[in-house]
Amino acid sequence: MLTPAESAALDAAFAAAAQGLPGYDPNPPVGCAVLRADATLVAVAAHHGAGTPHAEVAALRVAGAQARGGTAVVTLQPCAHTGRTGPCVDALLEAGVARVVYAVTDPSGHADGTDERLRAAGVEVRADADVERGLQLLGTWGFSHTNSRPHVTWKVAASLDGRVADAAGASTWITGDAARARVHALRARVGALLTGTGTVLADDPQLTARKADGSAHDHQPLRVAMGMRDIPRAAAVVSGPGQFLHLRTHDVAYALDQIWQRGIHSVMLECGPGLAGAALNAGLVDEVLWFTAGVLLGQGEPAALGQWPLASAQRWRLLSASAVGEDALSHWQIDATPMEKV
Ligand code: AOF
Ligand code: ZN
Repeated sequence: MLTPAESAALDAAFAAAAQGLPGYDPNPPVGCAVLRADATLVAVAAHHGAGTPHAEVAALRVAGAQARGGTAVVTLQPCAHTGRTGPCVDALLEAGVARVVYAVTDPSGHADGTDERLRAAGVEVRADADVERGLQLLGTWGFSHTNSRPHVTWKVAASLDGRVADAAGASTWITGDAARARVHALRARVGALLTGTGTVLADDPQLTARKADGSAHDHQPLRVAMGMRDIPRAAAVVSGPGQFLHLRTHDVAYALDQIWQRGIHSVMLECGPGLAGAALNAGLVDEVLWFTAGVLLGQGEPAALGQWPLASAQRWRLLSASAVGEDALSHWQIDATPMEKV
């Protein structure tokens, strides 16, 4: 059980964490609050990205001597490893806190041994105080460490009748300016964009994250093209801000593993129907962002190649649907629970 002061401190830590990271970061969002021995809240801080102090260190700095005999309340299990910064468990022991409360265990292994070290030093540990909220905050970072692969978002821009290109292969532009701007903002929040060599050769996309004025977003996702065919050095995807990677494979799982090995935890799939079908068949699509434009194309390319009979086809769960400019955006997530028939 948490005391009322600890519950309030945990809420404050979650609120701070949600504001902590500006966009894509290799580290997870984390918040920490410190209670003095008399249960007064004396510090709240968040982690602001790789290379900057972890939330605990930042909060303990604010708390100073008031942390001694107090409680550190964290949204994530404090780390025990030396990465870009030192172990938080050392900082907590040095500060002399009497109790540590954290919402969820770190699935990355970076906090292995933390609880044991704290307890051995006489510090009380309340582990997994709010696993659901903790995991939700960790988002794709938590998903990727739990599944040992990046989280995959499949982005589609299609006509009302589900075509992603007309019968002649033309696909630019099906959706409007607002949808395009939204896609660029999404690109700035993922670790990598994945496409096929076929799309690179046919459409020559840049696959960068750009603002309305054409300038680049601060964070550029790794641009990845998978497939056997050579990519000309003059292809737009090769140059530009950020990095480009060509993976000579047709195996989606292998490609995702290569991306994961580079420390990337989220991927947006922006590809043709062949790669989309392969990713779906391999069970490697976790969510779909489907932009629909108010246009009918009749004959044309479907979003994904495959055959999924209605009786056994995978059902997706609708999370939200909204207007984006003159287009519609629906957000779907995979769910093992069958959809209710109406
Ligand atoms: C914490 N508090 O605020 C964060 C943690 O390489 P580093 O030093 O930046 O460490 C990154 C890892 O530390 C990250 O993978 C995750 O396991 C943990 N993040 N841990 O105790 C924090 N951001
Ligand atoms: Zn840490």
